[in-house]
Amino acid sequence: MSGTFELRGKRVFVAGHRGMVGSAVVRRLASEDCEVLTAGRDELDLLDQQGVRRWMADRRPDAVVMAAAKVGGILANDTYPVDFLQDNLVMQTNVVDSAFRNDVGKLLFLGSSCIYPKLAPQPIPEDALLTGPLEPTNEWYAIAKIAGLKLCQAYRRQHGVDYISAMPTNLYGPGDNFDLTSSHVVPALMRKAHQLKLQGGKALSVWGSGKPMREFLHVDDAADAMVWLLKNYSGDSHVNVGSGEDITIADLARTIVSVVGAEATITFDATKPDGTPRKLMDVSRLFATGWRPRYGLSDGLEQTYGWFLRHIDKGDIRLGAA
Ligand code: GFB
Repeated sequence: MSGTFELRGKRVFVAGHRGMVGSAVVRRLASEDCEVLTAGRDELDLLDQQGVRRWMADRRPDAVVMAAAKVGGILANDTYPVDFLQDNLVMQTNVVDSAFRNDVGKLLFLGSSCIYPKLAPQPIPEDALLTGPLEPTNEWYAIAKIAGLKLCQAYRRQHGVDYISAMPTNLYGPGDNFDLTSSHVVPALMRKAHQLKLQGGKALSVWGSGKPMREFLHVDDAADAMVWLLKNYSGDSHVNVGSGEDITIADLARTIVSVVGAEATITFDATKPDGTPRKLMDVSRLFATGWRPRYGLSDGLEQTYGWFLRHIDKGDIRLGAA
């Protein structure tokens, strides 16, 4: 780690502040002495290059956190390859380009652990990037995220600006998407277990074999790591952001059943994909700086379920079809 960025007195634009990650970054920045800039979709369409340039020229942020992205779980990634590739390429290019044109000195780009090869060594070090073929279910999203981190590197190299990238593992927490067709595994299983509890159902349907392993990080920890990197990191390489521990999907399902308090047994739906067998990230570069997550998985799931229960009847959770 080298280089520091003082947040005090700065104007920080969080792109994607309505999403799970962006909203967590806004919450985290509230304890820094900086001004947080956000823009709703009605005010700023990140797919509109001229609009982004105008907005950035008008609002003049000092720093940008690029947390806006078209995101989704394994099925959504597999079903909408154009959206995951094209929307992400366009949005991130517009934001990084406009930031540079408007003298933004510091930018943090947010990627994903799916940038790494499907069969990368475990835990996955940062330099495993581009050493092998990607996982086919999410290669579209991965290619966009690889392009984003490379764009930041390119700006560093060609223009000498301090644009950095963080690659978080699978995130979950308040503000997640609980729509069963497009969500990630944690909100999907939490919602299904909750419905079983209410309706007295007995079988929790888990997609795939239950054997894949995943590493999970609570979104408030991810946001904390991102602000930490914004303030303390200045380097060419992207930085992995994770908890350093993984779990099988079957064990995750059992933990969620217990957190929710549902009396359910687990069944496996072999018609759904497993995706990559394992993607535990090597977080030694981040941990060497002294940063650690605060939530263990059970605590984080309990906190998230508490949030879900408080919001389920208010209509402010993305639920989609049941
Ligand atoms: O979270 P998830 O959709 O994404 O799925 P990925 C993780 C694992 O959980 C897969 C299994 O093996 C799924 O088959 N799973 C079991 C379920 N039950 C369910 C369920 O009800 N819903 C869902 N969604 N999964 C995504 C990428 O991959 O990870 C994205 O597609 C992104 O691009 C994200 O990188 C972090 O971990 O497989």
